[in-house]
Amino acid sequence: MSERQAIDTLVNEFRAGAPRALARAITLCESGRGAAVVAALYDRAGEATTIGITGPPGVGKSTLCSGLVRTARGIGKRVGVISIDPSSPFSNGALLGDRIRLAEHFTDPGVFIRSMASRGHLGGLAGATADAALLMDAFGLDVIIIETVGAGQSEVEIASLAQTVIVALQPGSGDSVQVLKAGILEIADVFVVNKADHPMANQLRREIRSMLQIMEYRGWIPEIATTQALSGEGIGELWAAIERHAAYLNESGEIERRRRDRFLHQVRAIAAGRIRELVERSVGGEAIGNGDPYAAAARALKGLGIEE
Ligand SMILES: Nc1nc2c(ncn2[C@@H]2O[C@H](COP(=O)(O)OP(=O)(O)OP(=O)(O)O)[C@@H](O)[C@H]2O)c(=O)[nH]1
Ligand SMILES: [Mg+2]
Repeated sequence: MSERQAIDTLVNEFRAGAPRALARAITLCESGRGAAVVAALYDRAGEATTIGITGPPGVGKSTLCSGLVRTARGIGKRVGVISIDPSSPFSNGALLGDRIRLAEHFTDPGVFIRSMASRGHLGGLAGATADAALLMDAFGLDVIIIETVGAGQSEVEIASLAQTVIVALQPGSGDSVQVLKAGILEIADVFVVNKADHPMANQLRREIRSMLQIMEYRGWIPEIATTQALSGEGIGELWAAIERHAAYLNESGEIERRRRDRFLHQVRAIAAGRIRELVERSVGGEAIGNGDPYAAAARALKGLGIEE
């Protein structure tokens, strides 16, 4: 079978609703060979609600995710879950935890769960995740939840991928305050104080509230939900906050702005990845002893037709 035929078959199976085809399409994208599949299925996407969950390690993101899946399934939504491990494509520690927490949903045909690594995607992890979300959307899943550990770049990425960003924090851990300081305030649409069974939960709520007061928000002011993800307490409240945020996005027209931002973000990631690849190849032929590094870089760019 030619590559073209293989892709046609895959796209047909995808359109017919085979979960295996969705899984294979995502794998193709992860390895940087997904352009044709995305092109064929792009028109089918655009309906899903995307929710990002971020926060420090161990705060309960996967447990919250599992609770949200349960809630969404309860109202008949089909759900996709993407767990991202930005630390390393080789460390499966966090992903294992994610799988355990989501175990009850693995046999549900209305739930599609996927762990991600960046591997060969031009746009890196963000690019692969964006493709996976797009494909899940095109597959007809109604709600897509993306879980990522709040570490450096990944939370900024999640803000450009998700319509609603949930930042989970836990009481009695210095981590939480660090996260708040690290600029995550700007991306949160809903804060979750998880592990509310902890005696310091109220104090954390107060801390978040006072941080919110010194921010100048226009439009949506982040909500604070309190949960005990393990028992499921507060998940209903969290879901309601997500729905209020979705309603706000629609009524204010901000949803369109977010869509446009997300699109441009994706285009940028793909284009920048391509340039990086070309530069790698062009620089590869440069040898030491052949002038200074600036001259060598100029030659490499000239070879690509980027500089005169
Ligand atoms: N006491 C208590 N423990 C909880 C609660 N929610 C989650 N946990 C526990 O916290 C631990 C971490 O939960 P996870 O859901 O795996 O946390 P995570 O943020 O996904 O972790 P990573 O993906 O490894 O960053 C698990 O042992 C959970 O059972 C809660 O509300 N109360
Ligand atoms: Mg997790």
